[in-house]
Amino acid sequence: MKRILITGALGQIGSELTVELRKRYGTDKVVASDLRPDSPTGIGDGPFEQLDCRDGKALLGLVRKYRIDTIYHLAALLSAVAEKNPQKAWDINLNGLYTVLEVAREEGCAVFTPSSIGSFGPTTVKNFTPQDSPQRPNSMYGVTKVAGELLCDYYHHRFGLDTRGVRYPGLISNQTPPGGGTTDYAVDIYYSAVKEGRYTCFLKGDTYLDMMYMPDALKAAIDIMEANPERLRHRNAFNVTAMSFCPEDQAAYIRKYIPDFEISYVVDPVRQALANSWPNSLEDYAARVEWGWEPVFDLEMMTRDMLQTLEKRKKEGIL
Ligand code: VAH
Repeated sequence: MKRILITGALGQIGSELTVELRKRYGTDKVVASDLRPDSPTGIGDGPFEQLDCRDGKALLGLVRKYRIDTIYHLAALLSAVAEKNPQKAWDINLNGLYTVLEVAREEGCAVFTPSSIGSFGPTTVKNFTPQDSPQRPNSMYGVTKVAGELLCDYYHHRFGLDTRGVRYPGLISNQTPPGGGTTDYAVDIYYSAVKEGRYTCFLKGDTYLDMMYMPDALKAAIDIMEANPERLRHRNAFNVTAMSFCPEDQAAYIRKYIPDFEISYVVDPVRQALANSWPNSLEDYAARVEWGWEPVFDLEMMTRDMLQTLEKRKKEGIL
């Protein structure tokens, strides 16, 4: 039975993955950790530890205290925040990962680390970006993601560490707000539509990016770690996707439920430049062939689920 430690457990992915993993493996088998102290509305019952993933001694102590055999390493700065403080992003995103891999090597833990479509750059094929494509990102976030992919591959080939990962697209969830990414608009738009009936978008209306609803993202993170390792040719950084859309597409689907919804644009040059440097869409055949990846939610299903959930919260006065 797995005994799991999650870093970055209070983040957009971590807060929902903690709950899902606890449902699957048992509450006391999943230790949540984050740089921030746990919040009352955080992740429910179960063990929580405040942890800076760059502190190897503290991390080793937790791995031994809870006899951890699997680490979901999610602690990282996202793209837009990383561009505001690239030195800090390098420190957290890479020194944090290096520390996790070193402890995992010493203690024999498997490690899941997400990469991102942000690991590609402006010279990569834009549409249906192949699994094995050139990666020359021009953002610190992208540099840390490419370096992270290579570091995880190295620890597998050099030390036999069981490292696995996926390249996530933009993620949309209705539980925890996003934390400073370029794709945050795709979450904020639903909240604004329900609260105000309109949204001012920071990306141009025809900016296509790959996206995924959080339930599919959680499925990917769990399924890859359950996959037969013999079949994993790519192992780290599998392309995974569910849909590719632009703000105008999303607005059109929202109007099916909120007919008067209005979208306007005030473009943020930093996040527009990041989005322009990323693919419009990925191909994810390697993940489908090597470990059976298959998304469920498309834009129609996600929009319906997001709006129904947020409308319910609004009625309950908690939005
Ligand atoms: C970001 N949501 O915007 C993240 C993601 C594909 C982008 O990595 O930084």
